[in-house]
Amino acid sequence: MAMPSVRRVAQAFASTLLAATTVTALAHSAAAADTLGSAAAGKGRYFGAAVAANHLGESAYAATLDREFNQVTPENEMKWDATEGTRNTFTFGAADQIVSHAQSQGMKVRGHTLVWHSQLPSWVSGLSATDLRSAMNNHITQVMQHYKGKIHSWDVVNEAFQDGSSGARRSSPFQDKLGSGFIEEAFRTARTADPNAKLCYNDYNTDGANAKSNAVYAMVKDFKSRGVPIDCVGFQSHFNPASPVPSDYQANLQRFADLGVDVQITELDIEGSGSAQATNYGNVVKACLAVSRCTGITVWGITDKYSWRSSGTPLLFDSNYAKKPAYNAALAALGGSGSDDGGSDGGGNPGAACTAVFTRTSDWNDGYNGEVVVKAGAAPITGWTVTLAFTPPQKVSTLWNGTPSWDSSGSVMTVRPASYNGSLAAGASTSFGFTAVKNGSNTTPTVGTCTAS
Ligand code: 9MR
Repeated sequence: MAMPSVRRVAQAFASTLLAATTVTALAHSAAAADTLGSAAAGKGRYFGAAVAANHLGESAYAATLDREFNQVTPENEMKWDATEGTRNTFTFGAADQIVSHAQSQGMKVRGHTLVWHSQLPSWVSGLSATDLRSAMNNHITQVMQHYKGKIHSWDVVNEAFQDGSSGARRSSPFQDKLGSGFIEEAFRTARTADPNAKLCYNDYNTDGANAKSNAVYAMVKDFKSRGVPIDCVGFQSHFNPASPVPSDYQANLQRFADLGVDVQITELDIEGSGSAQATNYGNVVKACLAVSRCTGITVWGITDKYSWRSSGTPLLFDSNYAKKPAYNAALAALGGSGSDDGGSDGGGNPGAACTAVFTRTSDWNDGYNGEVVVKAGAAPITGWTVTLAFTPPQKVSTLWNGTPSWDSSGSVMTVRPASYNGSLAAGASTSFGFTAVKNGSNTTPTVGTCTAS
């Protein structure tokens, strides 16, 4: 008799798991979340900050980061001058420091940025066209492979369009020597280097409809129609009185989303203070929440103390790490609450909140392993619930460090703690893992809200 294939064994195991568990609906709603990250997670989004490796040793900086945010973007450490200052000599120390910090906290990481005219070492601008093409592709490949599996979205090409009314591509060594096709080539190379990372085009002054954003829109539309791999568009959203939040901000995000890409707010900062600044922050957060493909918001720094526009005090925490009115407005827009609500949510543990972050930890032909890091918010918790929606006919064959149950379709898995990992101290993390059988679908499961009790 022929030996059953690994797939058959896995399928049989999955069916047993399905049969053995009961359908359980979520028993209660989430308690009011009291950090930006946990409140955003409650809305299926991340809330991140740009981080500088050299500040991680400052305890107030790290504590604010770890308490409030569930995503980081290295502010400068992944740029070309930091990672390949000398041709083919790659230096990842500072960026690695940020990535390991993020991983230890269960935070997602955005990669910023692979191909950009700025912070570009002079050896790159001196190359001939042929040499420049191979240096660009090598840079993308080496950097992405180093971080393979650790970056949820990459800014593959940054700021390739001119400001003003021309809608033209910006002059740069890449544009001038390789022509406009460099953007497409960069995205194709990036897809090969890390097929699981989302690939974004990122720019500023594209936050409302204007000549520049129209030109980016035309490019994305063209890429989608020709199958050039692009998954997301980043809207930097650097605002100040001369460049305010546009009135069509949400509509502009939506028109890009309608092209079939995710949209992300990637470098948000809004100069100002007090209630005016707070209102602007609240409006930007609400705009993202109103666009279902707006997957997350990253502010361009944690504290005004270290902002690239420090004198404009554009961030959510002041230079002493105190929460500003803008913080309260952003949190309120996310549906969070700055203090315990006294139990009005009906739960026995007011303030309980958690986040869940998924990583694919290994991958093979017909399967992959996934890990979900569950992190308590600012209050201790005694239980958590995470749902994952799989694309049929994917099946989970085994799960560890958690207790699974399934909905009637068999594709939505609800996971509760194992006997030993339900109670978490404030800010503490645990994780569960599973093996999934692809059955022909390689799609990553969608992780729903983490609910704490
Ligand atoms: O915040 C970054 C600052 O520390 C650097 O000196 C600067 C150098 O170009 O880059 C800043 O970040 C930029 C980002 O990488 C791309 N969009 C504009 C950001 C603000 O200048």
